[in-house]
Amino acid sequence: MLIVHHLDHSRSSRIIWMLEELHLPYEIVHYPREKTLLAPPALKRIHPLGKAPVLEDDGQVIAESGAILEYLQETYDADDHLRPASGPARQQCRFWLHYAEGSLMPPLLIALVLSRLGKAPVPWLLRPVGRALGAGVQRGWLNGQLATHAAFINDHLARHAYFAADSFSIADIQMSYPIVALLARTNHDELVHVRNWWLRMQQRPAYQQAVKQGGPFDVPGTS
Ligand SMILES: N[C@@H](CCC(=O)N[C@@H](CS)C(=O)NCC(=O)O)C(=O)O
Repeated sequence: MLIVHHLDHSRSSRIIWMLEELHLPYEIVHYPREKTLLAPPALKRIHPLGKAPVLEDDGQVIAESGAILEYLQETYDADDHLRPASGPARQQCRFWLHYAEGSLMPPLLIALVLSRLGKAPVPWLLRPVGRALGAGVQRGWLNGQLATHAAFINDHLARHAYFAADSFSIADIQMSYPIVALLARTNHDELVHVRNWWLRMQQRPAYQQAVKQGGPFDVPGTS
């Protein structure tokens, strides 16, 4: 039996979406976020890192969204419906699968941390200092980084219907969470192609079923 350990409002929604695309039976174990937005300690009993998602398949415990998506694709998608079988599109798929967590999520996570500096558990006298530091980092570094990523992704989607070129793949699923965060944290008026891609993704029956099962695809601190 496939079991998804799912932290509400988190990256693990992507795994539920993947399972729905594959029409596989599965169970969800739900974990609410703590007030700090961290995962509850119970997740550490499933995997030492205590992060979501974690997938269990017949006793095998697998962490890391990208590794889980690849595992599911290799194990349950024999006809390669969800990953280009070869050629440049296959390489594109691999690129976006890694880029999502390796390059795009880090600045988005920093944006989340900075947005919470005013709520940090430090003496209230220090909080304005924290906020001022955060605003400086945002202006001097973060905004530029996010703008570069946003333009790069928008340009790719202006030329391709999907992340791995012409067909839907695990790269689209993997990119969904950082895209939701990017749209929530940047002024996205100009990101027409990113917004159109996301609207199309949300029309997929498997995506809609995943939302019914696991809750909305949103990022903490923005809903
Ligand atoms: N790169 C990992 C990141 C895992 C991760 O940080 N998950 C977040 C959910 S969005 C989490 O569990 N956060 C709660 C915590 O850090 O306690 C992946 O893609 O699986």
